[in-house]
Amino acid sequence: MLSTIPKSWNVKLKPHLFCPGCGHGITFKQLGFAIDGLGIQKEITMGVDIGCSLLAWNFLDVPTIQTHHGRTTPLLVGYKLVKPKRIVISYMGDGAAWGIGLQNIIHAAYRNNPVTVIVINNENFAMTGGQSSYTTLPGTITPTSPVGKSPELGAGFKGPELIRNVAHKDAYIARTTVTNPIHLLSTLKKAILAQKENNNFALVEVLSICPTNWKTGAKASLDMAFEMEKTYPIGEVK
Ligand SMILES: Cc1ncc(C[n+]2csc(CCOP(=O)(O)OP(=O)(O)O)c2C)c(N)n1
Ligand code: SF4
Repeated sequence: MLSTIPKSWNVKLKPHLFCPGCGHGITFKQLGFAIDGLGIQKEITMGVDIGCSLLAWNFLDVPTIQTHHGRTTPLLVGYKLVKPKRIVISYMGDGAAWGIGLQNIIHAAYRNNPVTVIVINNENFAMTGGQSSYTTLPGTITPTSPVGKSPELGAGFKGPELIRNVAHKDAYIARTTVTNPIHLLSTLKKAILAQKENNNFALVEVLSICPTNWKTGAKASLDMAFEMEKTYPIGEVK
């Protein structure tokens, strides 16, 4: 029988802290299955950032470090230098990755540091109340865009495409979505293997849902996530 709970989850110590229906929880389920499937739980060190990713602290039964504003990536770059056998995963939101912490991913990708970065793009600053972020699409109503985000502020920030332009040629860069758990799982596995087998930098942006701040039910959340794919296409970014 297929297990519905990844073995690498720390459920006894830390039950699910995300809101019901949150894309972070969906991603962590597939990340757990990826770690189980590759048999690497004992090799993983996890880094979580500020934002709702912080709620994943101690979520997996692996050593976990927390820093702020995208600095999880350079922290793990340094950690990996002194512990090269560890597989390091840097996990954060789009605010941390594509806003305040952008410089951190750029340089790790440029140097091809062997780190796997996972960015949850839920189109808002979720932990602080759903304010508009760089990935928020034009017209979206948020507490900081009460009449809809102005198109003059941009048509949606494409972090993976930006990173592709500066990254080392061997870096693995892709986008996936919580609406397709099979694609999500296989993309996460590829990003982990890029580091484990070939010592390459890897980045996965996950299109995610935030029902609490979006104020959406199940169907409307999924509809919005499908809509995101028109601006942020899933697949490998070449
Ligand atoms: C300079 C600065 N501005 C604002 C904040 C407040 N802050 C903490 S978490 C957060 C939102 C993070 O959003 P994101 O990285 O997208 O993660 P999410 O919560 O959406 O998963 C903000 C704005 C801060 N800590 N520092
Ligand atoms: S606020 Fe949004 S991103 Fe944060 S845990 Fe709740 S649903 Fe998830």
